[in-house]
Amino acid sequence: MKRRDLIKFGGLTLARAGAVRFPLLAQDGMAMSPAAQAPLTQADYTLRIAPVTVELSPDRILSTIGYNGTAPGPVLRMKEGKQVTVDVINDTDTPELVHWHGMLIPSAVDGAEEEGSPFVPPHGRSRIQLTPSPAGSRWYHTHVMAMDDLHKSTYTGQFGFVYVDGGNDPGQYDQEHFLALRDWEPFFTGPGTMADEDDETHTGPLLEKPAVLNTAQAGLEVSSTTYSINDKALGFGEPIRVREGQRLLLHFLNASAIENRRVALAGHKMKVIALDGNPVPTPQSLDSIFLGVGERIDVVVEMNNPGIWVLGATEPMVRQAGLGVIVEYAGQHRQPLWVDPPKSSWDYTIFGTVASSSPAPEQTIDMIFEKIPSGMGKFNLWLVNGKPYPHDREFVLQQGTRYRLVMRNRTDDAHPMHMHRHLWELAEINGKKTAGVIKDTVVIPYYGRAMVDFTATQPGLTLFHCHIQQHMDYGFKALFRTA
Ligand SMILES: [Cu+2]
Repeated sequence: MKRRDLIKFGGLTLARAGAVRFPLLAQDGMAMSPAAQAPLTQADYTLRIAPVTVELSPDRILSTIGYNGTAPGPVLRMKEGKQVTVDVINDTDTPELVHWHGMLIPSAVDGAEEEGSPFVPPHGRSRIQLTPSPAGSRWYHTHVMAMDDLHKSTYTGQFGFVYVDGGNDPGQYDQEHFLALRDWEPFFTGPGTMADEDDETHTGPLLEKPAVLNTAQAGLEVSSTTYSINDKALGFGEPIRVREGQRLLLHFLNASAIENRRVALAGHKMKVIALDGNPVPTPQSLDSIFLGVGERIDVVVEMNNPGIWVLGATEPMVRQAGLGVIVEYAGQHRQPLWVDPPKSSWDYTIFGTVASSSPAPEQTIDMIFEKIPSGMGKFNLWLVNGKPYPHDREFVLQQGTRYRLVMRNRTDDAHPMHMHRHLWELAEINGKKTAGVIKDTVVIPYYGRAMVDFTATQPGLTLFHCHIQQHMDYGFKALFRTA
């Protein structure tokens, strides 16, 4: 039997057997009635969650969980505003969730337990319908808790790009590539031992540094020494083959569960045209770019420097351990060349504009982040406004009201903060004002402060969390409820 047939028959069998236990979802956010549960029609997309092997290189083959037999999963292309049906089939022994990161969709299909999205049961299936929006580079990934299990959730290969086509091509280009930055086979380490790029975020005064620091010994952190772009270690996949004069459109995603990351393409500048899939008011040509966990950056590169070059992590240890890909001009024969880009700190405001075209916020919400060091061999606890998740009650929003979220990071780590089902407009970071930079994930510099504005447009529950898996699992999240 061919694989396609297996998927088809498996689906029908499970749908009949599981009519009551495995609720399916019909229109955006609505559960189907039991009678309507057997999916008689073919879904537009099928995602099968199952064990996969990833061959980073011939001597580094690892086992994880992925989508449709690969990790990352397939690039899903969708049209903005055109409703799609997705069947999610879970061939694993544990409940799963598929989250659609960066999309403005109802909580029932968003894929977050905290928001009430139903799990895809072990060896069960779910059908969801969603209307992709907004256009741009989005991604899908598991959203279950991992806690102390480094073989679960975003530590696995359950991630992939969704590209939502809005009809506007992001500039003319000759080639388009989707590049997910990854680390594999994570392990626990003591504090302060992991390669950490938090200093990259240090672009201003330490506005939120407490007068008295908690000097208790920190607990376990998660690290890795195995890296790739997509499913190949540097030097082992197909190179990106180019010709002089071509323009490349590169979609970057930091799909790590644990680390923020800086990358560069030796010999070239990258022109940043979109952050988190949203076009920026002021594109900038840069020697390197920085992506917090969960963030996306779209760049255009003019291929104007013939040679064979390395595109990879700026940290030598990370690059040499696999995070990179070779970019090869036609007719060139030499060893791939890496050149360190000039040191710089990351500043979102250079992509912004002076005046926002959005209305001014009507209300301000303060969020204070703190870390309780746990000591050797234990897990640090993360607090939002003095408490780990769950809070006694949700943060209540009024539909249609525009809010300013002030995020005060009183910890010594940079945190990629993500809000589901909404878009943020960056207003200020470390005291620097900006406008027009639209994001769903923002890295709050260590001891730093960021302000973002958003309009409460999505009824129901909305999850807000740090995208570093361990931080989220140990308290670093909160729920908003829009009345
Ligand atoms: Cu964090």
